[in-house]
Amino acid sequence: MLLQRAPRSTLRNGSGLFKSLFHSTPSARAQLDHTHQFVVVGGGAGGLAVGSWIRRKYGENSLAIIEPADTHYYQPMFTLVGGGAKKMDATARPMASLMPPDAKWVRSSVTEFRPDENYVVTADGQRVGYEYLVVALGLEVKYDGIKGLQPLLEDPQSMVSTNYSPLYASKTFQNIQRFTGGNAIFTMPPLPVKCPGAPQKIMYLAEDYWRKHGVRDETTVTYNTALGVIFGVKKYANSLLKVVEERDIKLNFQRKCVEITKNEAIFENTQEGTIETYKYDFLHASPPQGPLAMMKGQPISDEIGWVDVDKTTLQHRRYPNVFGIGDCTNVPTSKTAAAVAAESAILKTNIAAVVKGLNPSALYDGYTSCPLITGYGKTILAEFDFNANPLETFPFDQGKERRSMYHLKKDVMPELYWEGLLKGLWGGPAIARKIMHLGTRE
Ligand code: FAD
Ligand code: UQ1
Repeated sequence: MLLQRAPRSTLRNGSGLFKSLFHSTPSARAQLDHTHQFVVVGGGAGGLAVGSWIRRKYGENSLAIIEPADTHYYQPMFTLVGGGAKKMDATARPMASLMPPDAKWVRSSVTEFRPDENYVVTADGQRVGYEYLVVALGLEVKYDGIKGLQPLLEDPQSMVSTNYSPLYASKTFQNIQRFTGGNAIFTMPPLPVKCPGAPQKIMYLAEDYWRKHGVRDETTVTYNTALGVIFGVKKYANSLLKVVEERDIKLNFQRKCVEITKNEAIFENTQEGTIETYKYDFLHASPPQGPLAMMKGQPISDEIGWVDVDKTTLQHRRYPNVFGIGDCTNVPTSKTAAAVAAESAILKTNIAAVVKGLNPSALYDGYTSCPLITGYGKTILAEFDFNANPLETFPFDQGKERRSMYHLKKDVMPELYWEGLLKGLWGGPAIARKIMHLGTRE
């Protein structure tokens, strides 16, 4: 049914913002298929976290979530799947089981944002109107960013895999198991990368596996990273450099993987401006990543295609009724589910303020976290802020490899994700951190 856009009677709380938006946009009389107080774009970590909270706070019929996928994946577990410590089944749940009750699920992709008229357009042609929009559509893994990668991933016989896709993370473990020695290469693309520790975590698991299975002596393990550092936070970088040295891993900086053939991986040495070819017998690829192609040129995007939000309030810089969360935004922090959790706490406060006609007051500090698995039973829990300063939850030195942090990652985090974050109940560890550091620091 075609309806007129949001009738004024549905504009809640007498928000001055929306009265003025309504009056200032004569072109807003577009024919809409349906209109909601809140529309969330994306049913991933950020979309479900904020959507679940919206549904609880603003009640029935307040919310539509636009999401094309039938399955939701807990992506942080892909590393453990690749390392054989979890099964792929454990990462996946039907989207229908995770949608907040009574939320309207629009099973399509957004193809166009019309923020001046407060609606979005979907791939199946619906125009969905909103009063408030939350954009949480993640990022794109660009498999075609490395020439030759896609067909090798698809070939079950090849020794090439990636944990960046639910289609290939299990293949990583199959390849680790059938590897009989030789050159094992792990690649890291230029930033942005979701969970920038993931390309090396799988290397430490594989190395540990080969050591335990008598293959390590016949193997050269190489980490070729496009970056100039092993990790962006000095404290954890120092710990990782020690791990790399102790485990006899070859570490090459400024090496960008550009092509993979049946037996060789080709890297651009970005420092020297030369091309280097490495023979491989096992290869774990981490493809380049960036904004979804459809985001380029959208009115809510910056020049690259990221959703253009204020990095502290997460409110859109030009459209005050639009908010962004997670991997799709230009917030300058490492793109992780941990960041999504902390951002969701900020958004809850700021959306509630804006709905009441107030200014957003909660400020994001850039909190993000990367549980750096360094072997079966060992993890360095990196947590840090916008300035790459550690922001640790626990009252012990998290720069050390610890069994407890491995169990936190493997056994506690999944529950925190499914039962806490996705239900809008977990807003990151800021409160726990303050309690644990009572009397010691902030
Ligand atoms: P996503 O969870 O990716 O969700 C985006 C959603 O938007 C998807 O459901 C998608 O289908 C949907 N969508 C896409 N296009 C459209 C469209 N046009 N219209 C509507 N919907 C659309 N994080 C950690 O905190 N710790 C870790 O240890 C960790 N390890 C990781 C390891 C790997 C291998 C990977 C791949 C990720 C890891 N992450 C980790 C990162 C974490 O998974 C992401 O940062 C997090 O999922 C981001 O949430 P999001 O909501 O922004 O995006
Ligand atoms: C976190 O909140 C989170 O999201 C649920 C993750 O993703 C799975 C994480 O990896 C981490 C480390 C956190 C932070 C939580 C704690 C308790 C330190």
